[in-house]
Amino acid sequence: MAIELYWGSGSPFAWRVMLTLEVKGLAYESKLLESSKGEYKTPAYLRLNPRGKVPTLKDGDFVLYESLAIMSYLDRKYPDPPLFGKTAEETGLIWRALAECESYVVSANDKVVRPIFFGKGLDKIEEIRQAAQTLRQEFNTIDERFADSHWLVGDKISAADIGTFPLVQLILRAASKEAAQPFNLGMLPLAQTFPNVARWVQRIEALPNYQRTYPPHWRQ
Ligand SMILES: N[C@@H](CCC(=O)N[C@@H](CS)C(=O)NCC(=O)O)C(=O)O
Repeated sequence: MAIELYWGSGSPFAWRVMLTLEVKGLAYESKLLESSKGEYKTPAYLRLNPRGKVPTLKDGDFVLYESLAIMSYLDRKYPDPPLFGKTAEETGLIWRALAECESYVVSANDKVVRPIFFGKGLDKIEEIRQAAQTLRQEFNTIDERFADSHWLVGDKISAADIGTFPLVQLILRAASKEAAQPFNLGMLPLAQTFPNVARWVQRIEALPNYQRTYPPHWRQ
């Protein structure tokens, strides 16, 4: 039975799972949901994911939500190529990068990106500036990790890269919007502010099938 992925365009969490599926070369049926049409909250979808969020993966009879859990499931079930490390040390460092992303980037991202994209809370200028400062610190940490490697952990792409990348793309997209101008986010031009991150973004964008994962509404 085919793998089914329920996702939303532009969701960084869904993007993580799509990239995982593509990097592993797994076929899947795309179930694109539109939040604006209430499709995250239909009774049928809530039976799969009671939180009414994307992504959700269905593999045969097994249903799983939470992007990191899905990535880890896919890696265990379809181990080629391994994305959670080949040694205990790599696995530890990959989970550290993912935990750092969840603990620091995701919450700061919410405070910066939501107001810029949706126009709500743009008056909370100080909160946005502080969150932007956190994001710059995190980008700096990531940038330094590329000092002697092309990838966040080890010498190949791993779950650390796949888990972090969609958040970075989302933040860069927000930074490029006109509504971001008053906040001086200090992210762009990326090649000047965080040159190693810029090269890593290009490396991921060059992956085969990357374009299939790119949020469709970002092309419009
Ligand atoms: N921790 C979850 C986060 C999922 C999440 O927040 N998804 C957002 C889209 S980016 C969503 O579906 N939001 C809809 C809502 O909260 O109603 C994961 O990693 O899968």
